[in-house]
Amino acid sequence: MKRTLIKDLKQHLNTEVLIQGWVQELRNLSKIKFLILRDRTGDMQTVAFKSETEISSFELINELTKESVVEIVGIPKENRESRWGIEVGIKKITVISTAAAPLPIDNTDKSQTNLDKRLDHRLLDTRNLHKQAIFKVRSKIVKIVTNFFDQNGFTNINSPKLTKIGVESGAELFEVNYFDRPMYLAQSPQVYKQMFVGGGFERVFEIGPVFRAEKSNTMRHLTEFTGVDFEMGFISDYTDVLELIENMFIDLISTLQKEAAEELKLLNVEHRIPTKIPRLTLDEAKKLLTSKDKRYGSDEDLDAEGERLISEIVKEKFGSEFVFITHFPWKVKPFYQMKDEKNKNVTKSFDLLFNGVEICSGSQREHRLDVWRKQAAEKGLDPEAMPEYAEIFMYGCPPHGGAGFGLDRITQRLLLLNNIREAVLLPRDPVREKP
Ligand code: AMO
Repeated sequence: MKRTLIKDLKQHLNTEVLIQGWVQELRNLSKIKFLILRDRTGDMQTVAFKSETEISSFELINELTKESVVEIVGIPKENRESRWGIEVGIKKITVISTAAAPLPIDNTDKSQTNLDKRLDHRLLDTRNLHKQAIFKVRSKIVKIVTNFFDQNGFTNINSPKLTKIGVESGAELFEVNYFDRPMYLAQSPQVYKQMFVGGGFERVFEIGPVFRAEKSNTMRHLTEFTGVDFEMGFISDYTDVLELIENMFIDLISTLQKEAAEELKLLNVEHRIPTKIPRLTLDEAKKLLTSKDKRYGSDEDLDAEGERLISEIVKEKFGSEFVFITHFPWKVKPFYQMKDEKNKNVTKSFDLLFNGVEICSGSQREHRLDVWRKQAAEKGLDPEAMPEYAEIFMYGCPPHGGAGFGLDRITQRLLLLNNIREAVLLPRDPVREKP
């Protein structure tokens, strides 16, 4: 008999089906036994009656353990009292794989198990359908964003994660012993994405791991995260990049509402489809923040609290969950960003905040070799020590710009999760090395 998925049971009322899955809950009474079975599509009440179920199967249920894998032959019937509207009457049940008892964590909806313990036993944790929904949404985000880039003429590239190049100021490098020579885990695909704009693709994107040796134990920092990076050539201004990002989020939120409707409902999350994302210069944002008693120096970036507060103000003023903050001080941004012609103290840079957290940063890049060299030196870097980077600008390079997102942060803010670790299957932070 072919397997029927739990979500399809309603189409098979009163006919014999085979269902397979994990034992979620058990209730053993003398003449009737309830078993809630779960597969990847949902959960379902199944019932064994002493009078109707094969006697060996009826007795076997007494010995079953939670989270064992079983298969059931039975008949789905209407039952208005069950929360599913139907239930499956068990004829026969077979154990495929027995789960050891007791379970190391409680993975039910009522669980009080703390996040650390849940992460230690993540494979049991993700059997919970709410937890699974987070990763189904995350998976859809990757699909939708990939399609979006594809439809807009971007080529999906894979750049090396073992590298000699580090250009993100502030982000530290992890050193790797590479046949007794030092190499580093990539702290961003920045140089490589620019390289292949110059390599004739004009538009490239990459979704891949990014490593940061930062000892930040916060709700939004990891030492390994998934970056969504893109770069586009022949731009007339950094605003071309902002426009692309705006369209990406309009497409992402509206497509998610269609393709992840069930998961969003399960997680109780609703978003308005964005239209225009408000744009504020950092100076304008700082002025607005004085109304919340937050004050910053002219060369200062916003801190986490400032990001949260400016998002609140924008939500009140413009009804938007997103805001672009533009024109960051040259002092706090990496050397490869293009300086603004009118005010050389700031760069043509931007961050995108989503519900209070920075989920993306980007800029127009400096593509004029002589200026690029000068800016490197100004930040105390030796341009001669980066010949691969310099080569991008030596043989004909169009004006270009791009941005990098944290996939984990997009998922976190989209699903309004407090901690970034909830949005990552197996997070890495300064203390967590396993599983
Ligand atoms: P930046 O260093 O700002 O920019 O990183 C881009 C985005 O990556 C995410 N992110 C992180 N997520 C989790 N844990 C971390 N430790 C972490 N650090 C960063 C954030 C952030 O907005 N090369 C530039 C991008 C560009 O200009 O194209 C860069 O790496 O969502």
